[in-house]
Amino acid sequence: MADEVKLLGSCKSPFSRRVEIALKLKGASFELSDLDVFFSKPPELLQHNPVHKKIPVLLHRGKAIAESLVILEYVDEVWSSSGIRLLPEDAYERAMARFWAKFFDDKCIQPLWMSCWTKGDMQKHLLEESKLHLTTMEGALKDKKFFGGEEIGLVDIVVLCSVYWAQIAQDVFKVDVISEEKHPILCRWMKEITNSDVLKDCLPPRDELFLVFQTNKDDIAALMTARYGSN
Ligand SMILES: N[C@@H](CCC(=O)N[C@@H](CS)C(=O)NCC(=O)O)C(=O)O
Repeated sequence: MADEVKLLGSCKSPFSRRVEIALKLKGASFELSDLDVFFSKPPELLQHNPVHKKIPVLLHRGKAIAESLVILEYVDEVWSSSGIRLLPEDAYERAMARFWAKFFDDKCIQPLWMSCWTKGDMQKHLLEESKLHLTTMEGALKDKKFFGGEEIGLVDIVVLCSVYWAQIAQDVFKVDVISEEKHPILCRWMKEITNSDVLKDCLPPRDELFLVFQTNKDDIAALMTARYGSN
């Protein structure tokens, strides 16, 4: 139990991957409990995240922490002396990183993701919304190498996972959500970050995720539309 670290997550989840990346960047060893959470709720998940019933949940020294942004900050604090810092040292810069991570989660994820899985007017509306908010995110990046400046930080990890997943989903559904033309700054950043020495082995192989989406696309689209609205 001393420093036992277990992640209730899934290799198919971008939120879970945020935490995996953070733990890897810190050099922390952990066990991944790969759960299937969409069509059933494993008892382990209900026990440790009774409020949201979602992955990821980090179990550390027998205590559970839920919500990926909360977990990332926890990881940064607990493993403060190892690996890279996820949040900046400067208080203002730290506040800004929290602001952009929250903006991304609150405003960008749903339209970005759902515009891949919907059709018709709803898809048109979501594509507009996604374009607007991702352009705002590009404003936060401007001519910086990473959201974290010269180094990869918390916002980079947060945005990376969702954009990587969405770029694969958009290819499955042949939708133009993120392209060089629409989001040149974000695409430039994606190339930089996915090729960086620090992160290049931290993402799941593209072909594997493509196959998961391709194989399950009707089920996932039905689930998403049932949850977030009809076409
Ligand atoms: N705000 C949460 C979102 C987590 C989330 O949506 N997890 C998904 C997997 S990608 C999940 O557990 N879904 C199960 C469900 O919605 O029933 C976080 O940042 O951790």
